[in-house]
Amino acid sequence: QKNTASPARRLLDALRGPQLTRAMGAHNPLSARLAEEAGFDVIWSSGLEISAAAGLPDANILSMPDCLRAATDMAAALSVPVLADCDSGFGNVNNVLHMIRSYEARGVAGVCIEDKQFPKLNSFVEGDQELAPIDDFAGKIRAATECREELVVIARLEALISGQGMDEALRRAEIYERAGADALLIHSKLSEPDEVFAFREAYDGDLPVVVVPTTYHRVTVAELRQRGFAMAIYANHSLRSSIHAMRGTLRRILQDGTTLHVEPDIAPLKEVFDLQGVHQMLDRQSHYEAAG
Ligand code: SPV
Ligand code: MG
Repeated sequence: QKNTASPARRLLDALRGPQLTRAMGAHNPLSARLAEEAGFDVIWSSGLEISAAAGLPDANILSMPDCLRAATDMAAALSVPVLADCDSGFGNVNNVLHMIRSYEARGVAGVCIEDKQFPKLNSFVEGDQELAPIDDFAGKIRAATECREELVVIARLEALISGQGMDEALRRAEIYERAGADALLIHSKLSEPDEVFAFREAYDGDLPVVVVPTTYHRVTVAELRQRGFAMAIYANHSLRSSIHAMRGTLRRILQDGTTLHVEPDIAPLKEVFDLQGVHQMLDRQSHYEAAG
């Protein structure tokens, strides 16, 4: 039976449900479709992926309409909910209000905003990871949740990334919860999940907690579920796998002077056509041309 609930409702239900929701990073409808086909529950419209695909750093070099376009192209092509990475909200509270209206009007299920300054810098890049003043960010969350209809709003805590420590993360979690956030995302750059586990244990509020297991990559879905997390975002794994796959193929073609040896390892054109919906297009065409 088809789930007819809105994308926002389905995302919220997934966050509040008993399973660990698994989100996969994507940056365009093709990568999102592959994640949907593999069985991921949610698509993470990743700022890192969108900027990397544009050949640019993840540092608010691209602007809100660029990120909006990427997220809404994916939402239009898919039935799984799209959760959009909205960095620190693309500016101040006025930018957040415009952002919320824009994403909500175009069928995105939810947005995630992080408590860093604008312009932000990717959390794994050495450099300025300074946090936004707590009241400024709480104001953005309040504005976002008061102006949305049902768009899910996730507050992302960067205290552990910026070196401000666990107490600061917990203090901010409580304040963002009071400001109306639907869920919290606790980010960490350690190679083990210890600090996100410690956060989950110490946080005694009611919101679902989301993690991004990029650096602590040994952690399993079973462990995260058992620890009480609501969602894991595999933020960039399809992009990273495509970079290696493409590099290997490209080198091999020049090295061998033929495509003979790469042919068995690359997708046949038929798979490309399937992902494009070529057959559905032709069926529609003959249906309407016959009817006309
Ligand atoms: C992204 O995918 O853009 C994220 C996750 O925000 S991270 O790269 O870990 O900051
Ligand atoms: Mg990001």
